[in-house]
Amino acid sequence: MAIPIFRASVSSCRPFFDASQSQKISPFKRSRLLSCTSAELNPLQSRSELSICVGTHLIPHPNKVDRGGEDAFFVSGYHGGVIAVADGVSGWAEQNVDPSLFSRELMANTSYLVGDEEVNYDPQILIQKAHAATSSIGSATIIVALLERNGTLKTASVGDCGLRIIREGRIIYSSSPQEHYFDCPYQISSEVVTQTYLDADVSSVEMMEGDIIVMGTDGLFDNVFDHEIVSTTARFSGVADAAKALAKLAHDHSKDSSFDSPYSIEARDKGFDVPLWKKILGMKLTGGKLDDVTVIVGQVVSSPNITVL
Ligand SMILES: [Mn+2]
Repeated sequence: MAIPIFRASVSSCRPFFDASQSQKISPFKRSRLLSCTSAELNPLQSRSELSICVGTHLIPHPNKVDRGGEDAFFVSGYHGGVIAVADGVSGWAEQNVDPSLFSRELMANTSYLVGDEEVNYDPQILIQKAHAATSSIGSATIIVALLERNGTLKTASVGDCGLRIIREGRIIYSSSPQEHYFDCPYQISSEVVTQTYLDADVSSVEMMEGDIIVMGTDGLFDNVFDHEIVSTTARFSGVADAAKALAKLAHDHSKDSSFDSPYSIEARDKGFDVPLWKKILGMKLTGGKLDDVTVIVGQVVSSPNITVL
């Protein structure tokens, strides 16, 4: 088999499990924070601890709506909250492998292992163990973020899923996408020749109450600029509404051939462009990238002022 480094591009998304069943969607407000329904995420927290309220939204690639696409994600109330997304690499379809199988099983295993003793709140080790437990053929990009109750957000990412942290209207942290070359991200795989957890980009960020986390697959970040992420999250009073708006914006941009997207800008930077004669006429390569779009928006909140046994 050829080295299975494929583009993760065209994927659409269906959550590993339904968002409405897996998380507490609670409003976030910039001016007045809520002692939100994260109580249900973290019923054992005390007042001084932090957790995240989470909203999610998926929009599948237009050509993959019927199959649900190839992205997967999960949200867990473990500790201060765990969020993760994976993007199944679509090139496997050329070998008659359903690209969604690997990403979904990977997310299922990540969810299952999140409380594993050996993982010990380390998202990089969580990726290692989830990868090892995944038996499907395929590959995927993946990002995992785990909030400790003391406010430390630990992240690990292989490939070009992404994460932004917004504090008081400014992005204070961005994950770094990893790729072999344009449109070919790092990925973990059923094959032994690709990347592993050891290649992950890892970070640790001290979070504050009110901070907003935006996580997504490349379908978001290839089609939406950071300033749009900031302005969009500021416009909505709930994390679910913000996630939906960001996903819709990404989807709309992905279908707009005249939009000068982050994807088209990077393409031109890497030497891809319209033919010379079109350049002479002042034309350039533009457009978004059709893809599955997965968006998770979380806001850091104080735990509720109740403690449930
Ligand atoms: Mn994608």
